[in-house]
Amino acid sequence: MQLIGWRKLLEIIKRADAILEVVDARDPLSTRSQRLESMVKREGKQLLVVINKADLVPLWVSRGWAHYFRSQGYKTVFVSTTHHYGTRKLRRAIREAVPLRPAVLAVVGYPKVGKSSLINVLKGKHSAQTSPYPGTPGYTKKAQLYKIGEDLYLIDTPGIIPVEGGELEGVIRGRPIESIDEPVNIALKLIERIMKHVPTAFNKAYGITSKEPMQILEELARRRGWFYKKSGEPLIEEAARAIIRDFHNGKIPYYVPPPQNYP
Ligand SMILES: Nc1nc2c(ncn2[C@@H]2O[C@H](COP(=O)(O)OP(=O)(O)OP(=O)(O)O)[C@@H](O)[C@H]2O)c(=O)[nH]1
Ligand SMILES: [Mg+2]
Repeated sequence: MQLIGWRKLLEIIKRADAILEVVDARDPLSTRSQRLESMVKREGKQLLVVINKADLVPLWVSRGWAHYFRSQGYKTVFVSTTHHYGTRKLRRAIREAVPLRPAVLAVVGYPKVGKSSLINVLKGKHSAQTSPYPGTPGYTKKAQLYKIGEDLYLIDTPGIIPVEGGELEGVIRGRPIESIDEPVNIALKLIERIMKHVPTAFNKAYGITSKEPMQILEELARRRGWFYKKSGEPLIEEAARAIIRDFHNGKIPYYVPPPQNYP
């Protein structure tokens, strides 16, 4: 697995005329990098925030977050690269961000936010490779240049590390699901976080009505027929990995509502 470090990232920022920071609409604050944002500012480059995966949240959530980022002075658009939603708005925002040509834009962000998918949409053809499923971070191995229009180029980059959005975000984004050491602990925290914002999430995803994280894991294992051979106990590690995977691929409904009051 390969992710990008800060030194390399700075090199890319210096090389680019403007930066597209891709964040996940379900939780933009945990998937934005303020360190990256101040780096871009220091270099005197334009930053365009792209809130991706808007198909996974209600419209008011995407709108609210876009408003929030704009209030912080960032040009912001929300899109869904898989549903081809918002592409025209994005193209317009890019044209405004880099009026002079030739221009190079760098697409940056944490692992799995959809950087490569965004490039594919802009390119119109399947050109930047994307992960086969959302749980494999570091799919893009190195920075690559793509032509997306007349004298307009995009640099696709691997996901940034470390992930700033807390330990949980760091583990679920920074490692392949199979190599997470304590999947149960991580899944329990993830379930708690999801339930806090969407109490019906596990009912909607699996028809499980329990509200207690450990019971949710046990119930899922039972329903899938995952048991320890010796003891016959539910194999909660397997259920934990399934939940992390379904969180990534959007099967479990989840979003953090945008703040109501801010300057
Ligand atoms: N639902 C939904 N899924 C998306 C969207 N965009 C990307 N994905 C999925 O998210 C996963 C990650 O997409 P990538 O484009 O590979 O993400 P990346 O940021 O390039 O990932 P790395 O190169 O590993 O850092 C893929 O499985 C995509 O199908 C979107 O708008 N909606
Ligand atoms: Mg990629």
